[in-house]
Amino acid sequence: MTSTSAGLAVLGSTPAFAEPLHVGRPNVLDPERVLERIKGALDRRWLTSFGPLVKEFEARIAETAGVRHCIATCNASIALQVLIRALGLRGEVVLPSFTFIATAHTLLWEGVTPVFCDIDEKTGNIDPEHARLLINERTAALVGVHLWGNPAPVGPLSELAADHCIPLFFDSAHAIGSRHLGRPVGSFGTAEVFSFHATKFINSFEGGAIVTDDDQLAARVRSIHNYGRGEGEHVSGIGTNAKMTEVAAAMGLTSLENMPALIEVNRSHHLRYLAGFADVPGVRLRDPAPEDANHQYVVIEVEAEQAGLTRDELAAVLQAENVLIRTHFHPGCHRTEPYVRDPRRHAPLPLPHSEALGERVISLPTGTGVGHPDVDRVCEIVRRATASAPLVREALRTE
Ligand code: T4K
Repeated sequence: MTSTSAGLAVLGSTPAFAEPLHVGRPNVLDPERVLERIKGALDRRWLTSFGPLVKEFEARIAETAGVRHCIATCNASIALQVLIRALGLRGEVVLPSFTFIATAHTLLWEGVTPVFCDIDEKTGNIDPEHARLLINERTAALVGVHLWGNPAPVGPLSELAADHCIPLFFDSAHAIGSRHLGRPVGSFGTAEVFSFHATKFINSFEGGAIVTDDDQLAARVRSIHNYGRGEGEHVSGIGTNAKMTEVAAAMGLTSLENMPALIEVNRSHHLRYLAGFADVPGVRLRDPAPEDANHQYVVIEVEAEQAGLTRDELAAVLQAENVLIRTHFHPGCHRTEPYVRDPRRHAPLPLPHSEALGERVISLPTGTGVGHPDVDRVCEIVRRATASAPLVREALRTE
């Protein structure tokens, strides 16, 4: 493959990106406000443990999610673990395999067996009918993931959970700011968990939050995330330290204040990509949810027969041109080493829809680190690569 930072020679004069264009480049808006807030924390000498910035962040997140309680945490993985503990789960939990590995690992870490369910390829979200088949007397809960910010089928999942008298909670790591059935994501199920990792469109460097309307669950979560303590130093149970710092809350608050502008940037990138790929055979931009999506991810699907290149070949072209794409979420969790090694921990294989979708998708750069000229250039690279597919394939082979 004739590939350097100058890119693939076979693509002709399309210049490769001189600097890598990353998926996951953080949105950093209003850094002065972030620094001002951090300066306030330093002046107050109140750096963590329920400082005023964390309290304000929790109030704003609860308001955004439309619920009474928000407990901010140091990341979403720990938030999921705390929630699993607070719900007292044992036995098995049904979840989609087509998700980030943290959704599965946090269950296993807490001694619960993840049972992987297939998805609806159209939405990428859990298929409630398949989930129904996986529920048995050992099933302790059902987990939905609002994949790429697009709400899971909340109605059918709620019915399923109610039919079996088990809690339903959501891994909403991608979905703050999205709405569904006229309500904000965050207000569904027993509880939902947000991530504010740097790569998320609302970020607090690292961070997470558990949101719920259940007063008793909120009290248990709050205690577990603070070493099992209640008010003061009284220890009422086993807990951990999952607290968010004031620095994280400074970033999170500022990021949240800019959410409408961030959604608008993402929406405009989505439309630009849509136009850019309109005439490219075999490359289709996945639709965001019809109702108030946060447009957090831009995902294309590659149909190898029409495009002339497989997803992996097109991904290799983009990498060679310095576009550092991701193939989230391939392979599905059930195909990763720890779960393949122990067959008790997943549903009967295969999960055809998860596997098929996983082999077609590429996440492309979006967010405030990307401009429309960048989007146009990415589209041009893809257009040229598919137009010269045989030559590109040959160039990739002779690397
Ligand atoms: N549930 C779901 C459905 C999730 O997607 C996630 C996390 C979780 C639960 C758990 O949430 P947290 O515990 O993380 O709060 C990333 C993120 O680490 C992870 O948060 C995210 N989902 C997952 C989908 O992707 P990596 O290992 O691919 O990310 P990382 O940190 O290598 O960054 C990716 C790219 O972003 C880098 O190559 C360059 C760019 N980047 C990244 C950072 C951190 C920057 O340009 N600047 C930066 O500061 O997992």
